[in-house]
Amino acid sequence: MERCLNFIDGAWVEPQSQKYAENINPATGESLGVVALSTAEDVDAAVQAAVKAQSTWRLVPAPQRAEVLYKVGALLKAKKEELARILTMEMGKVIEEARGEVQEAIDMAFYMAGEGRRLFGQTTPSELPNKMAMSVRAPIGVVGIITPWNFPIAIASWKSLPAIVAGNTVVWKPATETPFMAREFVKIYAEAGLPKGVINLVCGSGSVVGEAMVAHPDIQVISFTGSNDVGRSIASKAGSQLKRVSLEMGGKNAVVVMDDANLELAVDAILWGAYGTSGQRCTATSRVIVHRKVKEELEQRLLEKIETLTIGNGLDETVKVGPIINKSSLVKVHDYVEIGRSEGAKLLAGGTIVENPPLAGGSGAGNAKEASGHYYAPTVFTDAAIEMRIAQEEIFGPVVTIIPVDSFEEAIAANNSVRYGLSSSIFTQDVNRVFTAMRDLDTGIVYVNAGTTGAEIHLPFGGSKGTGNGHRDSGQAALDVFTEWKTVYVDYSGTLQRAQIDVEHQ
Ligand code: UN1
Repeated sequence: MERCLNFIDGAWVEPQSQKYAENINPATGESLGVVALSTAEDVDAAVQAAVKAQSTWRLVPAPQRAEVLYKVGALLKAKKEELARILTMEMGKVIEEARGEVQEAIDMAFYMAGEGRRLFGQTTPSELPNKMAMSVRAPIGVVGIITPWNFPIAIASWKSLPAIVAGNTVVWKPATETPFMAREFVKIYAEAGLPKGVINLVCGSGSVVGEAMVAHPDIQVISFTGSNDVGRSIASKAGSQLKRVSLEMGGKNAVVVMDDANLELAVDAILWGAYGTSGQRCTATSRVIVHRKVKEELEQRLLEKIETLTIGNGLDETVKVGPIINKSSLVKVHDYVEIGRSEGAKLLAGGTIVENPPLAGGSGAGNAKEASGHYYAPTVFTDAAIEMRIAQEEIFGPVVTIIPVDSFEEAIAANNSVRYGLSSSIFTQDVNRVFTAMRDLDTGIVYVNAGTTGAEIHLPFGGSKGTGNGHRDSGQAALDVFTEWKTVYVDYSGTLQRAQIDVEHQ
């Protein structure tokens, strides 16, 4: 029986509760093994180890800390295929996307390793003679990271790598749906030579382990990706302790298609953004805001392309749409389809749970056991109004809602009408509209003539409004989450120089 235990102070240990949950393959319904269900005592043990390790890790020169990250990158690269297969079995995304996700972690490892020789601050002249001034990034202490199942290694890499290169230590709670990816990542950190206690893994539920992390006085930062409700609760609880919190809480992302758009390109982008990862991305295309002049042609082309999508076990290279993570998510997706129907939107395609996915050609998939996986047909609603729930709420499944508009201005307003602000996209050939959209689309990420997914790791990832709280994952911006600015003045005048006062007498 495969088990994912906790990793505390450099050792794999059982949870003090001795309790475990099943880790289910969403493509087959089969158990892959079990994951520890830890308690607050396990969190405390991990935090103690992290506090102890931080007292020495912070003193290791950053370029030397980065050497470990280069090894992490090399190991991730060497194990890319093995990791991708585990990812597909545990999370369900198709193998091609799983490889892409592991690549995202590889890229992040090398990028953050480079930060070991940067971690730039500023030097600037002092207003007084024989004095210098600078700002440096200092580690904060122990960082708590709470990661989701939909990108179990990429998002963990966005958070853990910058935290570690900056001299912090980490307590990590992965999603209970994807513990084996967490285990593999931690094994790689250990194999790369990360000292014990620098990364600690505590598996279990958000309501027990996550809560204990948020409440723990020796965790100084919480970095969380997940639902808006949980994020709000973390922010309010952590706020009373003045604990820094970085939140990424989903989206309701739209592709805007104007009447002059390259429709073939727009349709390909919608297909990939809406049905890739079965719509289970924060950045998934959940709405299409289309100019009425091209609506019918766009719908026609989209329906034709949907016909070509194969649903099934993501280990099969020919499958394009894998399973939904679990039964309750499947039910939630289907409930939204019922809501869409009752709100009066027109169902153009899908809207059904797929009990027996058609057998895809090739190897591996399509065995009888697939019937117990959780699959949903790629779904399209059209003629939706912006106030409908299917046009406002995050569904996290392969459902796209088409909203017709009559003008560019109406399209921008429709995009901005939701509580979320992660990603948006516009297809047009008009340079004036492009720049206006870049300014007026109110999301943290804007794509021009590209779909809503596909963020690159060296740029900030996150969003406005209900998506976030002003922080960003990945890119240079990630360092702001995991470092404290320290401003240093060095006076070598040998006299007491008073800033703002003596300056007038120079
Ligand atoms: C997520 O869905 O939470 O931009 C992350 C993208 C990926 C990351 C998605 N690089 O779609």
